[in-house]
Amino acid sequence: MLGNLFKKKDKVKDQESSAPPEAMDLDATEGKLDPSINGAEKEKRTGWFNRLKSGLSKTQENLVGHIRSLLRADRKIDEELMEEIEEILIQADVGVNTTMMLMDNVRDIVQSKGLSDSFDLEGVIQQEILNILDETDQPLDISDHQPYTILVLGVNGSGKTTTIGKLAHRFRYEENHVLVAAADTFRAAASDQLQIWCDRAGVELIKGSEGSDPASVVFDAIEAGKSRGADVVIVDTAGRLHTKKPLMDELAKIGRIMERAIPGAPHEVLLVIDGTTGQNAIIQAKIFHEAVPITGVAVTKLDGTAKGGIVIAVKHEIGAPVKLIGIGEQLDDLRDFVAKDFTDALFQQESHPEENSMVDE
Ligand SMILES: Nc1nc2c(ncn2[C@@H]2O[C@H](COP(=O)(O)OP(=O)(O)O)[C@@H](O)[C@H]2O)c(=O)[nH]1
Ligand SMILES: [Mg+2]
Repeated sequence: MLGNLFKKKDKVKDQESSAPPEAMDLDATEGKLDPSINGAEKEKRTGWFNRLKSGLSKTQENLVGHIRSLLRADRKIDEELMEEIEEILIQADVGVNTTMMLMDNVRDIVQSKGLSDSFDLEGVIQQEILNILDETDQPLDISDHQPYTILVLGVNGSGKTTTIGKLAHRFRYEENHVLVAAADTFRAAASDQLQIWCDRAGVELIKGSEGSDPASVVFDAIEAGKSRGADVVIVDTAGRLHTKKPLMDELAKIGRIMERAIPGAPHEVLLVIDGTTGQNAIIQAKIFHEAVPITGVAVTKLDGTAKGGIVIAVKHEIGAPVKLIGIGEQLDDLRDFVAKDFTDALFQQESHPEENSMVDE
């Protein structure tokens, strides 16, 4: 499934930037290594999985590590244990509602299977987390439309510009013609920063003058995308939430302009959420969703937080699928979200022996 993002083309040409996005090589449907692949491929895949694991290591310690420390041979499954597990999930930002639902399911399974040994709980919890996340495996696939249009939303600092830079790099790597629109025209610095990312990714940026109408920049970019036969147009937006009403009006207008330029656009409305901001992110998501209905979520900065449980809450509380996760500040630190890989990376206890030599952090 990870390959979907890249499925349009699979040859590398004019590669101008750093390391190739190894994500494309993982057999994401299983989250495991395919025995038929050769050594070099295998190395890449284990390297990729290790990157994910190390990116999620703080959450692994805080969430799985703490749960594991409760599950001991002398510990029976009882309500006290269940409540302690609930506390761990809540403080890892899984959210109260999601935690309650998850643990109700765990209780049902404990009862129906007659489990009494606390060791058995780990597998049950892992499976229940996977069940919540599983439906969310919907990678970004730009092959349905040309140009495919992506409107990127989120509060200031959530990681929109960085995520766009990483995405542009990935699409470009697959030989797509990529255009980026700088619709955060409020500050000159915003488009300067985007320019740096676009230069790194080797893609063109369409921008207006400082203070110009963001919607007209978007319109120009879409028209340019159509006339030049671009494969994808990615729109960066402002995120000043303190100007909530004007910002939401502006975003809604951008959405309408895109629709007018290409019926059905924007094809993807990607909300970028800072994984370190906790449950606030859920409230923000609901506000943005009212302005332009969200079709997917990118959760960034998972490498910097012990509260990666937010990914589980996002799915349950917002309803929109998590499509991408950010696990670092480099160009290739963006991953398609694959539920099985995510839970495997969180719950896997020890490295596979052949992974050890390939940790690239
Ligand atoms: N560690 C880490 N930092 C990130 C990630 N994504 C973004 N950042 C950082 O978050 C900060 C804000 O990002 P930016 O893209 O400017 O946010 P914007 O205001 O939404 O456009 C920058 O310092 C980025 O380097 C990530 O996945 N991991
Ligand atoms: Mg920005």
